[in-house]
Amino acid sequence: MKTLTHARALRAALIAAAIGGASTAALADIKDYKFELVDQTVQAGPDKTITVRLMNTKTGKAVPDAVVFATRLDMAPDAMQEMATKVTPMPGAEPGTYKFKATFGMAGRWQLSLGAKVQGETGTIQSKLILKAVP
Ligand SMILES: [Cu+2]
Repeated sequence: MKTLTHARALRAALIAAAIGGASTAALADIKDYKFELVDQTVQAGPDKTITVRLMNTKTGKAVPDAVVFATRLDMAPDAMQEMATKVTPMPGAEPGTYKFKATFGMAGRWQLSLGAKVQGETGTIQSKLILKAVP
């Protein structure tokens, strides 16, 4: 197994725990993973929850125990790149899904930039998802 020397201690610990519990099933290429939104829309306002699912497109199954991090949430889809909001990871998601909390200060389209590491895979999954905040 690879060791992520640059990863923070917490992430490394999470990955180590995940590797310890993972099956030895054949692993996919990093390009075979994609994120999808569980809900395409969210209510505008403070402390809203975004739930994403990480899918292995080869197996069609959700991928649990990935280390997922949101890098940015902004209104780039509505030409407001500078309008960014903080994204905070939240616990308690179903296996294979990942939750974040954010404040949507304005109705319209928001772009969520995500990264993820999957145990046993080299590289980082990067993805941008567009969700709509409704008034
Ligand atoms: Cu805006």
